[in-house]
Amino acid sequence: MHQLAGGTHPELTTNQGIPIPDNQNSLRSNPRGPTLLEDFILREKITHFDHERIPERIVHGRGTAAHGYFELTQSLAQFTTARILTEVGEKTPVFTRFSTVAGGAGSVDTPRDVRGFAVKFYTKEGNWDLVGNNIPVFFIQDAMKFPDVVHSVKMEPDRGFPQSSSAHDNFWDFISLTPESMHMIMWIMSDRTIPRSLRMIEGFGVHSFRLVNEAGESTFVKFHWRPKLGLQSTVWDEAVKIAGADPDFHRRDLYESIREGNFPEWEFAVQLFTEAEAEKFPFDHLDATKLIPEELVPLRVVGRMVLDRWPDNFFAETEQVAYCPANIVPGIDFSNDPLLQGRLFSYLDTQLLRLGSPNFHQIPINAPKCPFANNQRDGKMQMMQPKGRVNYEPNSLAEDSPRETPSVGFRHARTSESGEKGRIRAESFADHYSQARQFYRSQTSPEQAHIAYTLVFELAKVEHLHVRQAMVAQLRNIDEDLARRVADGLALDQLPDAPAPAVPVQDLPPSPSLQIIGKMKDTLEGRVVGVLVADGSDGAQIEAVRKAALAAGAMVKIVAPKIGGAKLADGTRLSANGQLGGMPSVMFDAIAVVLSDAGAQLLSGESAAIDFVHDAFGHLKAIAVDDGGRGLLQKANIPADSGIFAASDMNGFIAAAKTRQWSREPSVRMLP
Ligand code: HDD
Repeated sequence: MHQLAGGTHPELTTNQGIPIPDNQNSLRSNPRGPTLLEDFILREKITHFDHERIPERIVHGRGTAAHGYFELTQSLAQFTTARILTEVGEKTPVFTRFSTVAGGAGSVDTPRDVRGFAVKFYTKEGNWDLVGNNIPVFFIQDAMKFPDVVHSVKMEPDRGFPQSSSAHDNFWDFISLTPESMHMIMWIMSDRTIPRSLRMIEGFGVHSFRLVNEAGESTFVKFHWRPKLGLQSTVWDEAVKIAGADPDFHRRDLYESIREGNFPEWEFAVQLFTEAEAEKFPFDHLDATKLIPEELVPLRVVGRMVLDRWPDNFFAETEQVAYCPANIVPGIDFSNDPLLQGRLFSYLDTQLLRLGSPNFHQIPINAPKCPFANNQRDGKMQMMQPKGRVNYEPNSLAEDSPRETPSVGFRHARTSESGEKGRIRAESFADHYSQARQFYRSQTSPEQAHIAYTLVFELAKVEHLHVRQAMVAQLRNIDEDLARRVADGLALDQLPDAPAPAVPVQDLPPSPSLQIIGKMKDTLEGRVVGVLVADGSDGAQIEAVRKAALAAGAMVKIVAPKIGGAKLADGTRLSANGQLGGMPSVMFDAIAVVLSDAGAQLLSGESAAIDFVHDAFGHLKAIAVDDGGRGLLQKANIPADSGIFAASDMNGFIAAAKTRQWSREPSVRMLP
């Protein structure tokens, strides 16, 4: 057995501190005899192991998180008393967890799914949790429907599949009967749900919240995160293949970027508006299926978040972190959004089950970093040892017991309510299609094609014809052309009748800020260029690719037929980052293929090499080749196009690598 030599190793002990003499063998009555019940060391070890797992999150089970800080760059003192939003330059520690929604903790990173974007700010005034998603709207308007939408998307209860996929009957059955979900459906059918990297997603607090100032006046606010690296997505076939090649693609990407010192960063922005302004919006901002277009209320960038430290321990931090939208600080308040109101209850409740005790706030990752004190006592896993006889308030016996402080205590926004009590959905929530239409019509043409393509993919997995038809019927209220494309992709004989909308559908002005392509940045920063090499490759050519890519801010990874690397033309050995079979081109944003004639000849007989270039082409990536590389493209039947460059034209290659070659797509995919 290989044991690390040197170092100062503490004694291995039981949890009671008893030194363990032998960690390899249980206690037996004789060398070949039965194990003795008396073996307290074995029993303690196995018992602890048996209890290692806690219930996983019912949604957002799979996630990854990092530490960092939030820095305010512009004060919002006019609107709020919250110190985190008024103290410019102050760095507040944060812990941010990204997640998929439908899959279990052991599922893969790249299904088509919403991404959770939850930030815990450890402010001086207590913890503030902004528990958002990478999509600014939600499926439903009322928390009452949350268990239904989640049940419908999760694996079907009788068969236990599909895992982490919305492409099945239950989901589309529910959705086709829930018109309020149509706007969200446009978003999740778009490439937003197959992001390239967690560092390239936006985040949204979704609901309207309130900022409350010194005078007690409140202003509505929506919170936004905007990635420094711009938005970027994969294409669906790529996401599917990434899932097989690297199920941990997103968490590895986050881990590696932090390890390399390329710290992920987001701008923090707010949309501020008054009640009077909100009354003029052509929708109700309290309805979580609606967004406020940036063209209507511009974003004001007021801060930034940098993630610069990987957790020490996945379970202790990423798994045990407990977010709750009800955790807010003085100066911020809730709105009446009925979805938010339900969430205010749900999260604390779920944490009690998941973490098993009302003392979960004492776990280091959840504990505020400011002092906290009250008379809550006891309970399972109590870690605190309060002194003295007093555990109540008011009291006259303790000089140092915590007291309420009206001057700094949390103050709710001054609001008054009137109206009829009942289970009544406001009429202002009745328009389910206008913003869905606005979203679809605001997209570029490749993005529209992807939405149609995805709907066809998903509905093709639905067994019940009437569900497919019901969904296409809904689409007709969004956009007739979209409905026709999807109906055609499903080979429906005729377009089903559209359900009558409760209120007329509005033609809202297009909002380009809803695009991904429009929000991509002209940069290679944070991206990865893969270089396929083999024995005999030209070292100078490889170096030229590496230099150009590094200068553009990208990482470079070398892929070779053998993990030990390749022996280059000049006899030197170039080490590899990955072996061809295990590091396909889906791992990269652009590729270069640098091969000798002999190398090209060798790899022409290797399907992993053919797939490497074939997939890069099909996934619309820029490709650079030398003569040998061009030979491999020919073997793979890849035609010349404007996204393929001679390795000598590094400027052209780098410029093209910053985006996808959208014009190539109709030649590689039957888009509906
Ligand atoms: Fe939720 C987890 C985001 C609606 C009930 N939610 C959870 C997480 C995120 C969101 C990011 C994972 C937090 C983490 O990383 O630990 N949820 C949202 C957003 C919503 C939303 C943006 C709509 C705007 N959620 C929502 C509703 C309910 C819940 C309406 C219930 C009424 N959500 C939960 C939960 C979870 C959760 C069951 C599962 C695990 C957890 O809370 O800690 O309570």
